[in-house]
Amino acid sequence: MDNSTTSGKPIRCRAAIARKAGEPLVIEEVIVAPPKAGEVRIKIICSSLCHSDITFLKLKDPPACFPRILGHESVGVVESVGDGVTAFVEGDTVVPIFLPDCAECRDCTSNKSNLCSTFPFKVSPWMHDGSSRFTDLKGETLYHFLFVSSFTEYTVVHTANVTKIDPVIPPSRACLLSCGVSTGVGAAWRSANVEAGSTVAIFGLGSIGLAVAEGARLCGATKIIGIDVNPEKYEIGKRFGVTDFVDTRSCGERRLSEIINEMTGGGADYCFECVGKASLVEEAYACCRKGWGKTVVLGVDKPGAQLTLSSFEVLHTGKALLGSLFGGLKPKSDIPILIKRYIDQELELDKFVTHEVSLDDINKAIDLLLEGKSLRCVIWMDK
Ligand code: CXF
Ligand code: ZN
Repeated sequence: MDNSTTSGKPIRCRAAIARKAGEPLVIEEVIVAPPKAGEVRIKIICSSLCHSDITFLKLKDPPACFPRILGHESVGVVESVGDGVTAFVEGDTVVPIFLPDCAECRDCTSNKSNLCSTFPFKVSPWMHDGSSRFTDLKGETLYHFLFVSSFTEYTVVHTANVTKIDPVIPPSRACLLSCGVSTGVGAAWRSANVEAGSTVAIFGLGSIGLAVAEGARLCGATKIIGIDVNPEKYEIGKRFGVTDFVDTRSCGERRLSEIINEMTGGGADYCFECVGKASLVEEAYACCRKGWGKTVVLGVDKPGAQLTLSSFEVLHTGKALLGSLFGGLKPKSDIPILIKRYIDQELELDKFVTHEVSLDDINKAIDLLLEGKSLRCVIWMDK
């Protein structure tokens, strides 16, 4: 890429803008400012649609805000870098990631955390410095999304939110690692540290739950139980390593925990809540084995949702409950490992991509996900 004509100058390009809550995205031209110190400007190759994009499109109240450029699962090439940036150069293939990784703070240098304290993760409409790099052609500010905003031909991202990758991985597979698939695979691999021979119960077989199954399969789990309200999910699940299934609508009077305890001889070693419902976290906790069971929360519930657990049960069962943002992965060090495992044909990514569209058809991608017809739809910027 030759950036001699664009570097340091604003770029005019096409983007999909969320103008009003719940309404289709609108393709418009926008102005993307040059990167400030510590930032890079990225030419997006493709994005995939994650359910969180739709959640924030539909939200009417804060943290919703409009007009906004959504999108946060993507891959692109560095077009130019801001002052002081040495870790990236023009032409690098990169994956922007919503979870910051400064690689230097106490948390980023610890192997016990993936929550950066230099750039704490929050759901903010701005870059880390509280400003935007986007305006529309009328000069109105456009808000950012999860520090990424990838439904645009060019975006600006702080280097803490960018991971350099080996360009040998196809873009339509690389973008998956930017959020959902990494979150699921990482939850099994990093957050839970599933061992070979384990039993695993996955609550909700959407893309995230299926990615947990893929991660659990990679870790050598021998029993992977999928739990879903839709019985058709068993067939899909089998392709991702699910070995057993519970259709929650056919449980009758029996509690789910009774059924899972019976299937696993005393509770699953690892339970994963992938729906975002507090009551299901409680159920998952009840399904994991006393002494060593771990319940991992990946689902995003409504703001303010509370959990109710018996203090007696927590004390007497010794089970663990943990939250898992980005699957507990450290973006800068763990994403290259997942890419290597894809190249080595261990990690299967292809089966997640069910549809591909051009930017002009981005609203089709939204409809497909809402109708439950897609897992991941890749949106190409240039096709
Ligand atoms: C989520 C994680 C929790 C906050 C909202 C976004 N990540 C990506 O989909
Ligand atoms: Zn996401």
